[in-house]
Amino acid sequence: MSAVATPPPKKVNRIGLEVATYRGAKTTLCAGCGHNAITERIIEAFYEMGVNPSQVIKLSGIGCSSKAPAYFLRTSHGFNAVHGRMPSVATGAVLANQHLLAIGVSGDGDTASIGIGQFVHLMRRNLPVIYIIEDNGCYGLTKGQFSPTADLGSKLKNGVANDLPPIDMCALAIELGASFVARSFSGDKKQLTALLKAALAHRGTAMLDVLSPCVTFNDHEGSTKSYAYVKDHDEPVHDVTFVPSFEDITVEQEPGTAREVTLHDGSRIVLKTVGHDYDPTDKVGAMKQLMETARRGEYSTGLLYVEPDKDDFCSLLNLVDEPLAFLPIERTRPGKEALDEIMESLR
Ligand SMILES: Cc1ncc(C[n+]2csc(CCOP(=O)(O)OP(=O)(O)O)c2C)c(N)n1
Ligand code: SF4
Ligand SMILES: [Mg+2]
Repeated sequence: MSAVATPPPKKVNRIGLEVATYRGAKTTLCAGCGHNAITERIIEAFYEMGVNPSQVIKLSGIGCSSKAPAYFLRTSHGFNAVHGRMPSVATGAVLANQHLLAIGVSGDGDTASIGIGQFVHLMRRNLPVIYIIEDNGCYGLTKGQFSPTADLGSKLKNGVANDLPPIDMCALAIELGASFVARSFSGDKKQLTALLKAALAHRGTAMLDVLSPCVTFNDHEGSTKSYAYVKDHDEPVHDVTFVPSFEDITVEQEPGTAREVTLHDGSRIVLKTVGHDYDPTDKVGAMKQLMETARRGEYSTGLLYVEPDKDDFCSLLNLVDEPLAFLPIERTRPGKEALDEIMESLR
C-alpha cells in the first residue's frame, strides 16, 4: 500500500494569512499596463508587512488607475469616489475611524486635473493615508489625452506636441506639507516594494508618484512616460532598503555610504548613496534636486522627502483615540442643558 503524500504546508505571513488573501478581482486593464505591476507590488508589500486586510480602507476616483483597488485586498473596505473627489472621501473616512489604514489610488488626471484642489488640501493636512498617483501622463480611460503631468513637447501618438509645462506632483506635495514623498517606476520592483513598505510604517501623508506607462496610448517614441524613456532617464537618488520594526536586521554599510531614517513604528529605511549624498530630510535640497533633474529631462526616483515626526491631521485635531464613528450619541451631541447654557452665556 503506497503512503498518501501530504501536501506541503501553505506559505503564510506573520499574521497567518496566505498571499491569495491580499489579491482582488482579475484585472480588466490592458496587458502590460504599468498599473497592473503597481497592484502586484501593493499585494506583496501588504502581505510581507502582515497588514490585516480588515483594517484597511481602499479609496479611489475615476480612471483606469482608480479601478486598481478592485484588483487587490478583496476583503478590505473600499470606496470608489467620483472623479477627483477621493481626497475628501479619504479625509472623512480617516476622521471617522483613525485606526483604519487608508490607501488611495488615483491617476495623474484624477489628481492633477479635476482633483487638484482636493489634493492640495489633503497634502497640507498631512492626513494619514498612502496616496499613490499611477502616473502615465495621460487620461488612459478616455483614450489618451494629455494630462497635467505630461512634459512640455512630449507627443501624442498622432504626433501632436504638448504645449503646456508639467506639474511636478512630488514638488507640489513637498511644498504643501506631505511628510513622506517618493517617486518610483512601476517597472522597478525592488524600489517600489521598499517604498510601499516604508509608506505603511509612516504616520502622515505618504505620497508616491509612480511612473506607470500606458501601453495603449502613451508608450511610443516622443512620449516621456513610455517604458523606454523612463528606463533610460530614471535617476535614483539612492538605493532603498526597508527594515521593518519586527525584523532585527543589521544592514552592513561602509561608513559614510548610507543614511538611515527611523519611521513612526520603529522601522528603518536604509538609503545607500549612489552618486552624490542625498539628504531626504532637507526640504530645500529636495526641491532643488527635482528642479535640476526635470530640467535635464530626467526623473529623480526614491524617497525624496521625509519628516517622520511631523504631526498628522488626527493629532492636530486632538481626536479621541476611540473612533468617532463608534462613539455613542450621548458623547457626540450636547444635551439640551448644555445648549441652554451656551444660549444663556450669549445673552
Ligand atoms: C466629472 C467627470 N469629468 C470627466 C470624466 C471623464 N474621465 C474619466 S477618467 C478621466 C481621466 C482619467 O485619467 P487618469 O486619472 O490619469 O487615469 P488613467 O486612466 O490614465 O489611469 C476622465 C477625464 C468623468 N468621468 N467625470
Ligand atoms: S488604456 Fe492605458 S492606462 Fe488604461 S488600462 Fe490600458 S494601458 Fe492601462
Ligand atoms: Mg493617467
